[in-house]
Amino acid sequence: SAAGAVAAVDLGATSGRVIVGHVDQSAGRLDLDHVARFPNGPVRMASGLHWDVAGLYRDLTNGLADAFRREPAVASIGVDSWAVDYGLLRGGRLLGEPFHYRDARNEAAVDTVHARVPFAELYRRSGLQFLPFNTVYQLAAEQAGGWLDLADSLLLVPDLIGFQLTGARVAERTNASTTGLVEVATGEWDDELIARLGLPASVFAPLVDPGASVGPLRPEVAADLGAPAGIEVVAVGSHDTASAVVAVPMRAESAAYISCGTWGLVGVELERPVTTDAAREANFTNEGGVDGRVRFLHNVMGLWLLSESVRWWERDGEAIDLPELLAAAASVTGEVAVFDANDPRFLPPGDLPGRIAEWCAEHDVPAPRTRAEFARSIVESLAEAFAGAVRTASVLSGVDVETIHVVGGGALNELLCRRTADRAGIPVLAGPVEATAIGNVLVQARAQGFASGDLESLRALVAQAFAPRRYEPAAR
Ligand code: LFR
Repeated sequence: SAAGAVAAVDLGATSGRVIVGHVDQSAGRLDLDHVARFPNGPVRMASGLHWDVAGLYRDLTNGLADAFRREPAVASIGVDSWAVDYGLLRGGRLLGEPFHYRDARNEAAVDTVHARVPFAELYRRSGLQFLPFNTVYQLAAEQAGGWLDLADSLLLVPDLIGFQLTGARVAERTNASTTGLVEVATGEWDDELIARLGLPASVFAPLVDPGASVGPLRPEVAADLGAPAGIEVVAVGSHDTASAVVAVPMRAESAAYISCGTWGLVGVELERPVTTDAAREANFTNEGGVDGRVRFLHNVMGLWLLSESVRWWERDGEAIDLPELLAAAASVTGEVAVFDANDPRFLPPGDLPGRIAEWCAEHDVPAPRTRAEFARSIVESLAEAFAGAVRTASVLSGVDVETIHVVGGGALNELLCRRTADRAGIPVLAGPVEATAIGNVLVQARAQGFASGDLESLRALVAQAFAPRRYEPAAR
């Protein structure tokens, strides 16, 4: 296959980036050029917690313009982001700022939805774990406010960006699988469920698979970006976790993965979904993967616990150095509290150290006192939740886990990787850090003919270009 370059836009909950990937599979080459990085986060407005989509669009298009200046041969653009959130549109115009999934409005909506369709049935149909912010619940809140009556279109965040770039409306399948409205058995919109929930079927866009063309850039956009005419947006695994899993350099039959950023997504890759009662009770999800694979995983709270604690401590203007804090955490001796990292009280933004202390008081565990102890307690609690989720994934799926791959920002956190290996009693292979962008790049590269083969061939290229770092579990 020929060599070439593509541009990946990867939007995370705390930062976004534009990366140009150069791919030459026959030469074993996969390089990333980090073109732009910009902050992201919730904006609290009178109506609740929102995303600043216009600001993100400005930052990512500035990044893309830089990408075309630096690498005029960029052949296509792919966009991925966090899941579940969407914009409502009418006549191509956004009906307000999209809500952030950490907004509190969904609590009442959950009961409304379950009164119409019990959770056990939702799970059988969609295979999706219960998370109070799944799109299906958010839409019940929109419905109650009359917003769905106004909308003629709903686009998940990456599809919304794709629409701004191309004018084409699609629903990329891996991300659509996180709405709760796609049948796990067929990968199609669940029209019967949509009707039973009283949702307007016409707002949902046609589903497309990763690798499909979304469409060429609108001419004004191409001009703004300095891009050659006809450059296309290509659908990738537009759910960031789907792209990350593409780039886990694993042998799926004997590995678990932890895609660790804001969230820690812990699971295995399967050919077929598992929607048993046991899987439902363990709250494991069957999200759509690239090439029809199943991402059988559980959401663990992730580095949010640390980043939001740091943000809380910094609220008076003091700057905290994260590597320093983690070094101090690593030198804490003696027991620290191991709390339930999955407790829903940790979901909303705010005083996380206070809520950790409150959890400890309720469970008769001595709370951490210093910041270093808090950081250590968070790392230990995450490592424990990760190890537990790996065990559960293995039991529920039958995958005999010999290695745990940690990808994403968490792969840089040595203490977390080491303690996860220790607590699981299984070696951890850490990296690549930019797995999501790499998965985005590889799916585009394959669509452009710069790479070929199944996910195993693409993962072989990742393993060659980004050798993982190994953590052996401590002897017990
Ligand atoms: C990770 C992620 C998770 C999803 C959460 C909310 O960035 O996409 O997979 O459950 O964000 O969308």
